[in-house]
Amino acid sequence: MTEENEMAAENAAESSPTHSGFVALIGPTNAGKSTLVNRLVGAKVSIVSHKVQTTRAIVRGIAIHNNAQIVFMDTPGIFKPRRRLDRAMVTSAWGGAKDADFIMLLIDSERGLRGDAEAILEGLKNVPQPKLLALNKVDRVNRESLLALAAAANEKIAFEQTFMISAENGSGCDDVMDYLAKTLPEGPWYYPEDQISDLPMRQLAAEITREKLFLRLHQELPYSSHVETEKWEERKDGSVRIEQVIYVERDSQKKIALGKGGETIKAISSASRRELSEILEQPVHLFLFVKVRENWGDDPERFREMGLDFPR
Ligand SMILES: Nc1nc2c(ncn2[C@@H]2O[C@H](COP(=O)(O)OP(=O)(O)OP(=O)(O)O)[C@@H](O)[C@H]2O)c(=O)[nH]1
Ligand SMILES: [Mg+2]
Repeated sequence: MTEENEMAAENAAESSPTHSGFVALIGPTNAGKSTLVNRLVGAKVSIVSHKVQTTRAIVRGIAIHNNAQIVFMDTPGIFKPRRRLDRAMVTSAWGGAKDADFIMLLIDSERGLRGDAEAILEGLKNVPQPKLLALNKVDRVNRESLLALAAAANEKIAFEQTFMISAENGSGCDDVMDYLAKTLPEGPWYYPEDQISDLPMRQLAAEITREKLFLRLHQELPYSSHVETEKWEERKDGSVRIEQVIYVERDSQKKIALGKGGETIKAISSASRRELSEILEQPVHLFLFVKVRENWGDDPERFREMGLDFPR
């Protein structure tokens, strides 16, 4: 920004009122909700993977656009729950919708209304807030099928606005921000100007490691594991020592997570460490420990750590 522009922006901020509010992003798992939040915030606040059920609890990503502070709530994908953790994730997603000024339903344009999208549209009928539709992954489909999808979804729910976007390459994302910035209620900002997320650093660090685990491990393993940061020690030389525990449910899973000669855990650790040093802008010494805890999926304490209510 040139100096002149900067002054103009400052003057505008002084003369026109600020807007702020919460936008809950909900949708089927894998629709691209977390990718979109990261894109709109302009930084990584929520982890992303090609696997389903990556996000486990609500993450708030905070963006500023024109005079508005827009708080995006990235929620776990909504699907038919089986385990206790699944139930807690889906409950948390719908709970996030309750607190929002706007609900934005994100749909993978390629998948369309197949699978869970249909049931979510049905569930949205009971939600009172204004609703927006975002058809994501437009880079994957042609215009005709997009228009047909927009029409089909709008037939079920009267959306205030339909956006066609690609969270991956950013196409259409400015329209979303322009719309929200002017439509959210007038009011003071909720968070300090430089805050981009509500996630404490220790938790984000655990999430980054969990992302690498989702990318590296397969079948049931990502779903049977959970990561917690146990120690965080700032060192005099400007580096940080981080110790994390990866909980798995069985000894056989621990073996796979470690890999032959510790190969797998080493790869996970170095990928996570690299990203953490980038985010923290300091050297990171990362130590990962794999522990078997058979019933972590039924342990209320683990749910609390994740920011989830424990369903009875
Ligand atoms: N081609 C394409 N892929 C995308 C786009 N947005 C997201 N993806 C990919 O879709 C996959 C799922 O993305 P996520 O952001 O993790 O999806 P999510 O909705 O948060 O998924 P859950 O947290 O599991 O509910 C990842 O592989 C992304 O790279 C897009 O606009 N175009
Ligand atoms: Mg997600």
